[in-house]
Amino acid sequence: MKRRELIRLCGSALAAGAVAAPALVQAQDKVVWKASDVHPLGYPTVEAIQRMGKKLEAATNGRISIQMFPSMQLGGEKEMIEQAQVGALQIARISVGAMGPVVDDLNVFNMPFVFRDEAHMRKVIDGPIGQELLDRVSNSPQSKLIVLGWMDAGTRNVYSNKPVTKPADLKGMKIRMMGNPLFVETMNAMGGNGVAMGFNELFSALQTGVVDGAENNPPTLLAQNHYTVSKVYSLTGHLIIPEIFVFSKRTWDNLSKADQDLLRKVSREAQIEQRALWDAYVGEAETKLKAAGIKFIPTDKPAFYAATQPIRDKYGAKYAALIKRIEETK
Ligand code: GTR
Repeated sequence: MKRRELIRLCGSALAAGAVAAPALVQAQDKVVWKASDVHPLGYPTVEAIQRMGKKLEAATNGRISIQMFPSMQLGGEKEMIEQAQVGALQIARISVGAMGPVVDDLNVFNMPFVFRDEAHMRKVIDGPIGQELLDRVSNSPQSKLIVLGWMDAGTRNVYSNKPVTKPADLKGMKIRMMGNPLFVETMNAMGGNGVAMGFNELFSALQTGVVDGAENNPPTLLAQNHYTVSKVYSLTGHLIIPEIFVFSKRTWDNLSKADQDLLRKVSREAQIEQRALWDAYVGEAETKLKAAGIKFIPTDKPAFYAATQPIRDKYGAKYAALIKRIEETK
């Protein structure tokens, strides 16, 4: 009996070996991970991911590489998130603004004036709060995404064809906001009419006057050519929203531990690299925008801060403990 059991066990071990062998061979096959970004080639986020691809290629002797689909070739951020969730796309670089509706915890960073300035935002994402939020996204069953790291996206200001220096200036103006109720309400509180719209529809909406303006950081205003339509950049500074780059959990679960570790390592490097690329590009973007005649207008920021207090009260209540920790981060 014992002998027979042993023979049976050996038999199944052999069978398992026979199945494992082709899988091993398969693991050595070349894979090309698709990556996507709404921004064009040369933009800091795109560049950082492409450099990461080169590193992966070098470290695996060409076994793993990244193919970048920039400039919304695969749709807007909502579409990118969905594609990554089903494994049709491996790497998506998306704004936390677009991720708020997927993982609610992230909305704490989507509140107006939640950060004092960009340096404060960086302190927060680089510290324990940043790590906790990344873990929450990766561990949330509905996200189906593994977050690889943070990226910088500066400060968002309103742009249109007239100066907006105080809330009353926004009266009657339709301003495009990212598709998240929190942003629409923020714009309404700031005095305008928030219009939720995909990023991929924005350029023509600005051109045809479907909206009177939008809000974003200087690199986006330049790289997306919005400055060719909207000439006045009013420094409202109402949102400082970081971005994340995520990996499809479906693909991740099939990676070897060694490949997961390698991806983690190059991702950390990409995060650091993007920040340096970002700082350089912000300066370049501002110079180019000013040279193109775009007017940078100072605003009454305390008035916008006060006007958006109801939004912080409404949305911030459930994150009160976290907001306190953010405020205490010096
Ligand atoms: C940009 C960001 C994009 C996108 C865009 C938007 O700053 O880099 O990922 O979120 O804003 O307003 O939709």
